[in-house]
Order: sequence, then structure tokens, then C-alpha cells
Amino acid sequence: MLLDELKETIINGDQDEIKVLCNRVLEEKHNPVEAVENGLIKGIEELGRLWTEGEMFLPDVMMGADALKLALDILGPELDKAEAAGIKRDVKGKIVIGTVKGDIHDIGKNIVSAMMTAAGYEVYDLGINQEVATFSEKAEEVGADIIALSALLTTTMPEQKKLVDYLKEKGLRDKYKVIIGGGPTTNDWANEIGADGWSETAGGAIALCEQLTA
Ligand code: B12
Repeated sequence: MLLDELKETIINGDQDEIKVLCNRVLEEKHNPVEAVENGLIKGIEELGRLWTEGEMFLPDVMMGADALKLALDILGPELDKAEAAGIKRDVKGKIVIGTVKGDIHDIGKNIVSAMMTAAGYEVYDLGINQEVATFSEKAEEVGADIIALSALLTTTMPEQKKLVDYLKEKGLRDKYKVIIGGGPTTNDWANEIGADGWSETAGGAIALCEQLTA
């Protein structure tokens, strides 16, 4: 089954095979959102589990992550097509998104970012390892509605709080909705730091944006 093949190919980190499979997703007109959520993400999660248990090593994870990036290069534009996700395109707003300082994980952020674009938002993706001031400056520059922060490490989660505090300090807190996400984050954490929302999944992130910009 194609979804299982996608998952296994991420675990094996096979850069050639993943391109072949992603092109098959497109040629055979499979749902790209399903391919990402039930194939690719399952693969990287399993790889993470194997790494944690000592059955795989960091280079294996890096190869899997690279394969996942190649896959998203191919499937990303398809995620932009609203029909694929069944997402309505009539909701609009501007979102500044990025991974916080000290953190270079961007796979989940890239998926969320692609889905936001798919849902009809204008997305400004700052990339990885970004200072809170950079998020704030970009939001001011483009007149953003939402600032979205991804953090994958327990040690970088405090950057999410730092942004909320920074906005308060600058008198900008009421101008933006702040949403957060990433592996170790929780709804409780979002409440604790005074963020406006949290989601565990990319789909949930879109629902959150729609709710906050309604
Ligand atoms: C791939 C990976 C890497 C790759 C990253 C490649 C890349 N370009 O991103 C590499 C190999 C480089 C890497 C490096 C490291 N990693 Co790493 N990594 C992972 C791994 C296996 C998968 C992460 C991932 O991509 N998951 C899949 C995506 C889709 O999930 P996600 O990011 O959570 O995103 C989803 C949601 O959270 C949500 N979401 C994400 N962002 C946002 C934002 C908003 C606003 C919203 C609403 C939602 C949302 O939607 C996404 C889609 O569903 C995890 C293990 C795991 N199971 O998570 C470890 C993990 C995150 N890494 C870990 C560690 C420790 C490291 C290193 C410190 C290792 C080291 N000793 O060097 C370095 C960190 C370097 C740094 N400064 O950042 C730990 C973190 C432990 C902790 N709790 O702090 C983990 C949990 C592994 C482990 N069990 O130990 N890593």
C-alpha cells in the first residue's frame, strides 16, 4: 500500500525512492494531505521512536528528515490546492510563522505553513532559529493577524512565552493573535503563557486560525 511505502521510505531515508513515490501520489491522484499525514508523518514519528529507543542513530533521523523535505517539495504545491484538504478558500488573513530561536526543527512548521497557504492565508515563513524581535518586526511590517510559533525542544519552548511577553512590553499584544505548536507543547502551556491557541496537528492549526480570524 502506498501509504505504508511512504512511511517505510522515510524510515529508510531513501532519497531516490521517496521522489518516485511522491510522483506516484500525484500521477495516481491520491490525496496528498493523506499521503503527508498518514504516510510521511507516520514515518518520521516511527523514526523518532526508533531513535529514542536506540535502534536508529542521529544520521538516520537526518536522512529521514531530508527525505521528508524532498517529499514536501513535491507534494507541497499540491497541498496548496484547497480541494485536497477539503478546506474552504474564503477565509483570509496574514500569518507570520517560524521556528523559535535555538531550534532548527522545521518539518512540522513547514507542513502547517503549507496548509495555511492552502486555506487561503497569506503566509510569511521566517524559517528556523528566529528571535522574538524578528517575529514582531515582520508582523508589524506586513500587518499580520496571527503570529505562529513552532518549538520542538523543551529547552526552546520558553521562547514562545518570551514572544508573548515581548509583545506586551512593546504594547503590541492586542494587535496579534499568537498561536503555538510543536511536539512538546500542550494546551496547558499555551494557557500558561497567555497564547491565544494551540494545536497538535496541522489541520487543527487551520481550524484555530479560522476561529481566530472569524
Ligand atoms: C526529525 C527530527 C530531527 C531533525 C530535524 C530536521 C528538520 N529539518 O526539522 C534533526 C536530525 C536535525 C534533529 C535535531 C535535533 N533533535 Co530532533 N527530532 C526529530 C524527530 C525525529 C521528528 C520531529 C518531526 O519532524 N516530527 C514530525 C512533525 C510533523 O511533527 P511536529 O514538528 O510536532 O509538527 C506537528 C505538530 O506539532 C504541529 N505543529 C508544529 N509546529 C506548529 C506550530 C503551530 C503554530 C501550530 C498551531 C502547530 C504546529 O503540526 C505539525 C503537523 O502535524 C523528533 C522525534 C519526534 N517523534 O517528534 C526529534 C526530537 C524533537 N529531537 C530531539 C532532540 C533532542 C534533537 C537534538 C537536540 C539532538 C542533538 N543531540 O543534536 C537536535 C536539535 C537541534 C536544534 N537546536 O534544534 C528530541 C527533543 C527532546 C525534547 N523534548 O526536548 C526529540 C523529541 C527526539 C527525542 N525523543 O529525543 N531532530
